Amino acid sequence: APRRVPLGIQEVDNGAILGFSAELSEDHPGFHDAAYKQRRVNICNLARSHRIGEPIPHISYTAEEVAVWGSALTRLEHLFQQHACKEFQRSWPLFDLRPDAVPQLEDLSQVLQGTTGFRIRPVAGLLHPRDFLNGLAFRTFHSTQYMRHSSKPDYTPEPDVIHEVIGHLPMLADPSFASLAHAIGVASLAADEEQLKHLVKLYWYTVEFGVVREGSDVKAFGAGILSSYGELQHMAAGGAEVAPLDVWQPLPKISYKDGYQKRYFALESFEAGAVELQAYCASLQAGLTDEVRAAVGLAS
Ligand code: H2B
Ligand code: FE
Repeated sequence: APRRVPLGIQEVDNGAILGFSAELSEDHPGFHDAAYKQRRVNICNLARSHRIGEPIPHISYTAEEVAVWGSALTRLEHLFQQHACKEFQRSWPLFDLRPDAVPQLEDLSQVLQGTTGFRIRPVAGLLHPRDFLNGLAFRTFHSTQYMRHSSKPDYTPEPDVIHEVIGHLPMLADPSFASLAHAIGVASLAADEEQLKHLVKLYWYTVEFGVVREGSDVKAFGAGILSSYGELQHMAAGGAEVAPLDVWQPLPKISYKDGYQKRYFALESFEAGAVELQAYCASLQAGLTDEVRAAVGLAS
């Protein structure tokens, strides 16, 4: 059957969870912790029953979860001034994140809506890439709400609330980045399976693990770097190769499980990189119908 292109966020499925979610794999740090697994089930169920337009459920985080959050925030914040890109640093104060409370997605969504018009939709786990990217076309960022396991506070193989909030939200509050995220989303509506694979890699090596040159420095803008103390130190210490990004060339296979990245792709500047990525997205967007273009706010 031909693929149905969603015309609104209500038509983007948030049910296609690719693992993690409530059922943890054997190598997950929380696999042997029954209380942790039950907590995940509860939080995932709240996300599953959420409906667009309703407020995002409030979570009462436990003292243990607040401690994991607070320690991650405090340790990461110390590295941002030197190693986070200027767009990230500019947006950071908007969210007023504090170590003594895990922020509520509803409040953060309000802040985002007031800056770039992006909003947050709660989701139970790692979403299918097409659904996840489709959400961006409707200025919606799908976000998990559960906390990583306390035995591994510095690294998580899956998205969790620390990754989403600290890593992604500050960039999404930047107008130029938000416009890029929207363009990637719109391109995903047009992409066939082959094109989607490349788009997912572009997303991975930029939005998740991208770095950008600022003068003679290399700064992080990818959420997977900015939300992981270990990964950010690895990047800051020059632990990985830095290669220029060519959006038109094939990119390496993605691994979710190999630990830190061995190679980062760098934008020459944020502005120049955004132009290149926008050009790639525009090449896919050419295939969209007027109905879809109108639905995502593009001129026909
Ligand atoms: N799902 C969730 N819940 N959060 C993400 O950050 C995320 C996702 N990223 N699914 C996506 C996939 C991304 O890594 C690409 C598009 O595969
Ligand atoms: Fe992410």
